[in-house]
Amino acid sequence: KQQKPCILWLTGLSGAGKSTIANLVEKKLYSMGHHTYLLDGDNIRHGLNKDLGFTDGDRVENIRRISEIARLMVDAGLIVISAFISPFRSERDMARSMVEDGEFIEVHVNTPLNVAEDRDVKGLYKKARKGELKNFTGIDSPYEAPENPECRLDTTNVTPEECADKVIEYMQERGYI
Ligand code: GGZ
Repeated sequence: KQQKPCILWLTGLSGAGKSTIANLVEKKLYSMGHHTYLLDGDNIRHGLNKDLGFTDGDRVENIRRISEIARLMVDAGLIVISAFISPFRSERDMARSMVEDGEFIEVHVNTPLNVAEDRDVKGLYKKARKGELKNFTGIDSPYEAPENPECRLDTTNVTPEECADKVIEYMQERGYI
């Protein structure tokens, strides 16, 4: 099946819905016959990057390694889906600069802090507010929202399924798939 290799780079707060949307996008691409790989905390932070924590420096290194891997996978012809907070604009721009023009699709999973915090699926915001979890994104560690993402998903009134469809539509309109 014809596809243009690229990186779908999802960025957003903890609890924004990145993993849920990334998994749905992957499922849809797979069912259309495309070749993908999903990079997320489960396969990266528990493996290659298990020596890294959540200081600014560790996050920078986390994203640097992920960008290198994503680039290799683009070279291998895959559609790579990456789902990390990636809070710093400079690291996202670095990831972008590592591939050709048009091969980097920045997707802002634009869930406001209050909505992510209200959901608090894993109870991490509560811990961060109590000071039991340090350097938590949005609480005592910054999140720099993308200024010009290729795609922005507003998850507050839109289901993850509809968000995933929007990403697929973007890829179809631009001829990636
Ligand atoms: C942010 C943290 C932290 C801190 C643990 N800050 O919602 P989750 O649980 O499943 O996803 C979050 C994940 C963030 O890892 P990333 O690799 O995406 O972050 S980054 O791109 O900034 O390097 C959260 C959990 O790890 N987690 N401590 N202090 N998220």
